[in-house]
Amino acid sequence: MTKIKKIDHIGIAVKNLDEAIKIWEGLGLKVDEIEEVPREKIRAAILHVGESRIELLEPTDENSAIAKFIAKRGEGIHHLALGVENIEEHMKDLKEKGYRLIYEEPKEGAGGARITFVHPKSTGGILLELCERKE
Ligand code: CMX
Repeated sequence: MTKIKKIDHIGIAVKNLDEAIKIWEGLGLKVDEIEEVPREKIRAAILHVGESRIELLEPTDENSAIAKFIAKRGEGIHHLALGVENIEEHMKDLKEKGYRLIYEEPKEGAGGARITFVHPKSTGGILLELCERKE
């Protein structure tokens, strides 16, 4: 198993990014960047918290994973992302152990990170992202 470096970010599903930003800036955090990720059909606000971040995720399409999550469960924590050193090796290892990966190859996520997800059915109910980024 390759090294897990840190909790890279926590993804939070929100209906309206501007309203969510007001709430989180009111809580004392600051938005560092806003980015659209067309492949994931989201607009993301990134708020750095020490070595980690919070990502506020607003759906840009009703068929996106975030829109479906909000429709079924409401706004709230959507996923937990672990920062890994080598995503391919990590994916291979988890696959051999029987974990269900959602993307068979790493894809590009917010901030140019290379990402995949582990299905909540194989983690005890948490959607887990693996995330490799150049620091
Ligand atoms: N956390 C925990 N459980 C979740 C979940 C989440 N975020 N999303 C769905 N589930 C649950 C569902 O409620 C369902 O549970 P039950 O069967 O008990 O009702 C179960 O997982 C399976 O759901 P499903 O019908 O197989 O699939 P969905 O259509 O709900 O899709 C998922 C779920 C995880 C496969 C899909 O959201 C996905 O592919 N996610 C990866 C991509 C993604 O999340 N992109 C957005 C963020 C992008 C980014 O940050 O860059």
